[in-house]
Amino acid sequence: MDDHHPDSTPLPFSYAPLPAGSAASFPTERRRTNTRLLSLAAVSFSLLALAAFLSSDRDPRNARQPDSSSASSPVSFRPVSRGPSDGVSEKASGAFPTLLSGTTSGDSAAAPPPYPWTNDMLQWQRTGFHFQPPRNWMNDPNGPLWYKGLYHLFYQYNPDSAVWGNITWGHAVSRDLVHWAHLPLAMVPDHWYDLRGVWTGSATILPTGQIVMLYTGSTNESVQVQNLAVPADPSDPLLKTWVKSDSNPVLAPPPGIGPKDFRDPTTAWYDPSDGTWKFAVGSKDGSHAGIVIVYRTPDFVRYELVPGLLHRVPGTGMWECVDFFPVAVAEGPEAAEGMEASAAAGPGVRHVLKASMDDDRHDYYAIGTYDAGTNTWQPEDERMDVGIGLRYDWGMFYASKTFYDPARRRRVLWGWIGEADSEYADVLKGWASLQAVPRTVLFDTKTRSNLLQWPVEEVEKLRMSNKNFSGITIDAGSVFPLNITRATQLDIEAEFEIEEEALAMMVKADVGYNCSTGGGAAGRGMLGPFGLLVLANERLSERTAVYFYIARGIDGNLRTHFCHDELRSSRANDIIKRVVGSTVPVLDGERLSVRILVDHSIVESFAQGGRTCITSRVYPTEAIYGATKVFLFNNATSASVTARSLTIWEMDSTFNHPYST
Ligand code: DQQ
Repeated sequence: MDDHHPDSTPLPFSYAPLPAGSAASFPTERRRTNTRLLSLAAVSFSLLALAAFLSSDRDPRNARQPDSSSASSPVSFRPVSRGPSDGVSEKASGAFPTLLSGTTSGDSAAAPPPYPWTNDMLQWQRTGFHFQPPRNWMNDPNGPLWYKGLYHLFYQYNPDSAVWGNITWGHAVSRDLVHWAHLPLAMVPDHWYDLRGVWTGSATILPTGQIVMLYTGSTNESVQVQNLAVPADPSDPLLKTWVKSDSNPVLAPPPGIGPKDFRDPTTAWYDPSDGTWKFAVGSKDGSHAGIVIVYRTPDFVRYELVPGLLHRVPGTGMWECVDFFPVAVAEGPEAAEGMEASAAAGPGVRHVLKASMDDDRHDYYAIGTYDAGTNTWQPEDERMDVGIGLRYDWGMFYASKTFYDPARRRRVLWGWIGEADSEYADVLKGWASLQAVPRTVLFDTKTRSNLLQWPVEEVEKLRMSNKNFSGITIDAGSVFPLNITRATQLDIEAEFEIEEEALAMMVKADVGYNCSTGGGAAGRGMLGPFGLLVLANERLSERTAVYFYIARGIDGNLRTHFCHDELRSSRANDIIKRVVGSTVPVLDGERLSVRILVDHSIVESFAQGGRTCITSRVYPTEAIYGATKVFLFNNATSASVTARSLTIWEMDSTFNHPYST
């Protein structure tokens, strides 16, 4: 279905060229429901903005070099590959500055110049309503659960610095998944079996209420083993202290599995047919196929490998952070609720298998059928198998994990959002990584081909004042400013309608289009791109575009692409900037709809109710603080687009703090 794009290909470190503008494509602008004054202002702004849009590559400041103070004081900084040597995926973004003044050797010669980040810029990047620890490095979400009225989030954490390493479990609690209190570290590497890291794991809550936490330890010899921990005091709703089992490690890599290819146990599910708990562990085999191994245990004391493999996909490499859970697929009220991990399989139930691909660092899922008897899971559509088909998110989103929330009968997804800047900048700012806003996950009973992901409803409690811009029509080739006072923390909901005649007129196939090769927001087609520019400055030299692009396939059907263009998100060049996205199913009679959460250095978008999602980390240098703006844009050549509804809320901060009684 999708815009597959090899994210491993070299990424541009410079702004992409914009197409030449012509007078004929200059915008006109009208707002049908608003005042004439607004229209006049819009026209004049639009002319100016489009001129800026088209000419910003000629801005001499785009050629800015590091200021003389940084260039003349060489700093010996070389990027370090973190992860693979220890037996996990790469943890650095791949972006790095050249601070080796005078050197011409190796990587640094090809690297972009360092951007002279200021404290103001770096401080602005910290988010207002996303989960992040007070400082230092964070990666995967671990063992999320709800217990005695509190949501718990554990996470991979380096308590000592802003880069991956010395991995412990950070811990925080919340009553609403939005406001968090930070607790002391839950687990640290203090036994031979987890000395090189207390790695990723999952919680299982037994019918008795007892919590068991299975996690991977990287041993003193960097062998990956599975360990067990339980709360020291189950009566403590904060679950502050954890006790590691005397029997650890409970599992070592089985025969045929590499010592560094055995990690990230899932939540266990109960199988009444043999009275055991089963859980999965991700791995790869000798021919580079991703595989899922299943174990069973009657009591979390005795463990047995279940013969065969739950699933295997050739060519996909090591599968990290496998997640496996049931979803209700029958039409009706059940489909609006999440399912508990042990829910019985049946005609109205399918199982989602998700894995994080070590090779390309994306989270892929597929919907299929689980047969506990044969210990197998089969995707509904083999062409869309795990690792080759659907992704949770087409931007940056990795090592995710769901949990069942019994309080609200929903399944909630957490995902690690890494950095796209350099480690050097992370160390300067003192922290690295975010968690995506938690998302509810449901089967899409309309398309029957995908999941729906949507920010948990508690996020809406953070909405403050809103402005309604419904009814704005933007003609082909125009940009429209939206007057928002503080545009750094936003929740935006929009529905677009494209001119009917333009849709009918588009008879030529436009099959070659995909987000990553389509020229981004500046690449013009008959029916797109159009959408919003967020984290933009007044003259649009910095902006992150969230947009739709409609193309006609050779079968005559229209395909809608949903993309993020990060290429002009920042003037800084020591950042990975891409155009990312995929197609999104749009059913007859549906308007194009998008929800966008903007929170300083993160933009999370959900198209068509969450059928396709994209997350970007962006680092503006000018479009920050009071200079941040939002625009509507329509860069199509032949169609006007109307925002049938468009509401923008300013979002409150969550002011997360250390826990105190
Ligand atoms: N992160 C953990 C591993 C996991 C990886 C180590 C995925 O358990 O495979 O920090 O990001």
